[in-house]
Amino acid sequence: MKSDPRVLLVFPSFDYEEQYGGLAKAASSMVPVSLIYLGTYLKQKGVPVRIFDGQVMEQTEAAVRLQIEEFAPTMVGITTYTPMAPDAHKIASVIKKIDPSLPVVMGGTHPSVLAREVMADPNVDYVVRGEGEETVFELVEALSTEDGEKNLDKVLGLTYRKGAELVSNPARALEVDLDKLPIPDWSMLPLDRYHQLPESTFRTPVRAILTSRGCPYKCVYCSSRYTSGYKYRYRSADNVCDELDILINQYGARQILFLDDNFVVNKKRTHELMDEMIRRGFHRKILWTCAGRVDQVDQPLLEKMKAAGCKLMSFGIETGSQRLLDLLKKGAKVEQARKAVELARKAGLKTRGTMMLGIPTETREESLATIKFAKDIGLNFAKFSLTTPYPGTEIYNYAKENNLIEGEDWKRFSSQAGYANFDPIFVPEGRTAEELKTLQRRAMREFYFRPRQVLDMLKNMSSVADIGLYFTVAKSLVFGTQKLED
Ligand code: B12
Repeated sequence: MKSDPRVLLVFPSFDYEEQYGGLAKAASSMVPVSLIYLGTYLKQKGVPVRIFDGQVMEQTEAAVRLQIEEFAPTMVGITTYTPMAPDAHKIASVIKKIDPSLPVVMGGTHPSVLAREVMADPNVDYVVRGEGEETVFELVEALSTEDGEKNLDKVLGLTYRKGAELVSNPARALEVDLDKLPIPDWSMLPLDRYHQLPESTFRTPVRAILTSRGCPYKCVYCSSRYTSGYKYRYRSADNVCDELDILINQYGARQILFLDDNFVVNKKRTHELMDEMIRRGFHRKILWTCAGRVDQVDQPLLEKMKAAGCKLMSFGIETGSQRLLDLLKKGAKVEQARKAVELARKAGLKTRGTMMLGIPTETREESLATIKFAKDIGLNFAKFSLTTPYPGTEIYNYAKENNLIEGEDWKRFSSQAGYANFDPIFVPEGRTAEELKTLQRRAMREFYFRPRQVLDMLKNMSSVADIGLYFTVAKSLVFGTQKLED
């Protein structure tokens, strides 16, 4: 044995002001699910782990140094999405400055797609592509055993340097049986420091859970297949309820966020899960929210969800134009969105729609029609994102081929550029960055500043602080970070 392994897992700090401008105060900081899964898995294998989350902990150079001195890790793992990539590389450089011999490994969506580019940074020694639990453990094992580095070629899903050469081992198969993974050890995180969007907070404390991985659809804007794959895999109802029990009874949850990409892919499993939640009496203790597709819900399912404590369902509606929905390869109909929202309302659920503006070839008239559609179908809440071409997606390839992306300034790959102090990275032909920015703010303003929406938001407020936050957000919705031009 070279040394006993110890792993420090880092979620890079994120410049909320830069990314979300006036909305920064209301932006959510979410428990880093990837790190909690990796950390729990390693701990179960006997490896001490600490999580250092820059979303909720100060991440200055001095703070990083303190973590390294105190915890003495033998390896540091950093997770990153695309807009956080510059922050992730910055952390890697700080770590190498403190201790050049400390191996740095990166994982998450961005490195999974762009392993080669991420490894061009000499401060990154390894990239773990795709699901990371087993891969990172095998890497830790190899690095802590005498001569273990010789075994790196056997670690599936790993990209590493062999002399001057960059080697990408074959991909690792996805874990089929999610019940085999240990239930996340939430004690590794300062849970009370996280906060969710005010619009999806109905009761506190709010805790989060992931019950499935993978999505069988091929939407051209989504890159989750690079980490979670196309196959929908889900935990058994018992396994999920065992974790809910812990979240409720040990961590005081009064509201749960189901973080799954799509909670309702498999109707049978959703019914089974609802039945078990009701059987265990959770519907009397918690409210919860989830997200899913408009073509996968029906009245009996939505009613069962309501009975099991569901408060709000978020639907990926994207646009009010069938032409654009088809272009996105969403595989759903505009009318199904209208119907799903109506059914959910009948079942007593609140609804939220996630909408996209600035889809390739979208005209200004179509953008305005999407805003109108979101208002007309009776959604309680809506989020309007600017279409962002994440690496690995069809939209990214299209935007590159048509010279519609200005360089690769990763921090600008944000769907909230309308509020950020930078321009959107992607501007469809015939549109301008400024037009998209004002459009995003106009969408939010038009949607939320209707009497019904204001009342809805105020009804959810549980404290004077919430109402203060509401007005701060409202001000930002009107003005963004810049002067209002439209
Ligand atoms: C829940 C979620 C969120 C949550 C929580 C984010 C968080 N703090 O964890 C919220 C709503 C806050 C969110 C925000 C954003 N999200 Co998001 N989100 C997701 C979602 C639906 C699930 C992520 C998840 O928890 N998965 C479960 C865990 C277990 O899987 P995982 O994260 O992939 O981690 C595994 C592997 O990647 C790997 N791994 C990950 N990190 C590391 C690190 C190391 C060291 C190693 C070894 C391995 C490793 O091992 C893990 C365990 O198997 C995914 C879609 C998806 N299915 O991945 C999108 C997704 C990750 N989000 C995405 C995006 C773009 C964003 C935003 C940037 C949107 C924006 N504002 O513009 C923001 C980021 C802001 C921020 N500060 O985090 C994109 C990422 C695309 C990209 N190329 O970066 C995804 C893939 C969806 C998509 N549209 O394609 N998101």
